[in-house]
Amino acid sequence: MIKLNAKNLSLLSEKVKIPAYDRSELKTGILHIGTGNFYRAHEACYTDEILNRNNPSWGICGVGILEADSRMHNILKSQDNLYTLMVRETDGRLDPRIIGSVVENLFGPENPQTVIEKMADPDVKIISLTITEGGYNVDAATGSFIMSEPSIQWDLHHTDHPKTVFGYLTQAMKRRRDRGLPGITILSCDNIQHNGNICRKMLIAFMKAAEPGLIEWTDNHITFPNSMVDRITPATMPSDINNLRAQYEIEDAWPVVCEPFIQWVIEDDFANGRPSWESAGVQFVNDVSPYEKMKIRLLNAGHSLIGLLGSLIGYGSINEAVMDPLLEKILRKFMDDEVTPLLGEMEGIDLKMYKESLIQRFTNPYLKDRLSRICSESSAKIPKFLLPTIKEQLVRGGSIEIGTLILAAWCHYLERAGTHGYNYEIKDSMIDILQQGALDSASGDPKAFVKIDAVFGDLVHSSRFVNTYIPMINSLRDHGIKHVLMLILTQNKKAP
Ligand code: CS2
Repeated sequence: MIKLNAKNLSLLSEKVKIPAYDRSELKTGILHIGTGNFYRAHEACYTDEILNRNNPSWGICGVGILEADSRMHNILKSQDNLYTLMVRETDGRLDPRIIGSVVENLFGPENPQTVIEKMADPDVKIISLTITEGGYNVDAATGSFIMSEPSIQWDLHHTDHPKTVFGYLTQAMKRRRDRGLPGITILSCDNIQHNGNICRKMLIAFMKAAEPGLIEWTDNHITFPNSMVDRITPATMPSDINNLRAQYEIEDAWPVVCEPFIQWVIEDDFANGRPSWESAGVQFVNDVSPYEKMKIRLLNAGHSLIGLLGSLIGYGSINEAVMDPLLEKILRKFMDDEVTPLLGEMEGIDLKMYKESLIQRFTNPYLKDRLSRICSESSAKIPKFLLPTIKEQLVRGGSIEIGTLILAAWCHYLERAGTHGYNYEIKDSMIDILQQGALDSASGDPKAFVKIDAVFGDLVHSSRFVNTYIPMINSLRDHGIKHVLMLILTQNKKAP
C-alpha cells in the first residue's frame, strides 16, 4: 500500500495519472474558500489541467473557515495537499488521477490572521468560493442580507477572528487597500443564479455596517463575475477508499468521486488576470444568466425532485430512484412543462439534448449519489432551485403542479422523519423550524409549513398556490406518493 504524499508520487502505478508539473515551483494565485468535494472535483481539477500546460502562477491555497472543515484540513496536510480524483465512467471504468493544484491549505478557526494575510498577498489574484447556497446569508423573503444572524454579529464585533466569509473578506480587502495593492476577483462557484452579483450585494451590505469606508475601494477594485458550475460529486463513501486501496494500492484518506461530465461557464470580468482555463475547456462569456438559469432550474431542481420524492418511495440513491419509471416520467414532465417554458431560446444550446443528458447523468449506476446529500440543506436550496420557477409560473398562469408536489413531498418527508420505519438522515440548519412547520401542518394548520417566511417568502399569499398545495399534501398523507404520481401522470395524459 502506498500512502499518498509528494514523496511517494513516483511510486504509484502507471495507470494513475499524476501531475506533470513541478509542484514546488508553483506560486499561489488563487485562494479558495470551502474545501469540500465539489471544488476538489471542479476548480482544482480544471486548474490541475492548466498547470500541466505550464502556468506556474496559479497554484491554489484551500481555506476552510468552518469548524467542520478541520478533518479535511488535517487529511490534506498529511498528504501534502494531494488527493485522488476518481472519475466514474458510465461503463464502470474508474479513471483515477492525482490532483496537484492545491499547494497550500489553511484552517481559519485555528489561525484566522494567517488566512486574512494570505488573502491580502499580492500574488493572490482570485478568491473563489464554494460556501454553499446558504453561505451567502440571503433572506429568502426580502432578498436582503440577514444582519441579525449570530455569526454576522460576531464578525462585526470580533474583526480579528471572524467566522464568516464576509468578515474575512472585509479584513483582507482593508489590508489590500491600505497597502495600495491592485484589485482582485471574487469568484463565486455556488449554485445561485447571478452568484457573483449576489455575493457582491451581500459583501457590500456587510461592509456598510462593518467598514463603510471600504465600499468605494471595493467598487473600483473588485470584480464579481457570475459563473455556472457543474459536476455531480457525491459524498465519498468508505467503499471508495477501499476500492482505491484494492485496485490501485493507494492509501488516500479522502479521495473524491465524480462523474465524467464537467462544465464551467464564467463571465470574463477579472480584475487582476486569470488562468487560461479555456485551454482546459472552461467557457468564457459576456452573460452567464441563460446558462445558470438552465442548470439550476433543470439539474439542481431535478435533483431535489428525485431526492425528496425518491426518499418518500424508499430509494437511497439518485440512479436507483431515476430508474423508477414513475420518477423518470415526472422528472421529464417537470422539466418540459414547468421549467422549459421559462428558459426561452439559448444560442448554441439544444435544450432537448441537455435534458436528455441530465437523465443519462442521473442514471450513472457507478456514481451512487445518495438522496441524503441531495436533500441536505434543502432550506437553502429550494428557494434558489425551485421557488423562482413556481413564482414565475404563477405570474404567467403556467403549470405549478409538479413544483408544488416537490414542496408537499418535502413537508411530508420532514413530518415522517424520525417516526417508526423512516430513518431519513436529515441535515439542515433550519431543521427545527422546518419540522415544527411540517408537524403543525399535519395537525390542524395545513399551511403551517409553507408559511415559513424565511424559506417561502410570500408564496403562501397566492391562492392558486395554496389551492394546489393543500389537496396535494392531503393526498400524499392519505394515499401515498405513488398514487399521487400516477394521478398526475394519467390525468395529464387525458388532457387535450
Ligand atoms: C445537487 C448539486 O446539492 C445538490 O442538491 O443538486 O450538488 C449538484 O450535484 C451539482 O450542482 C452538480 O453540478
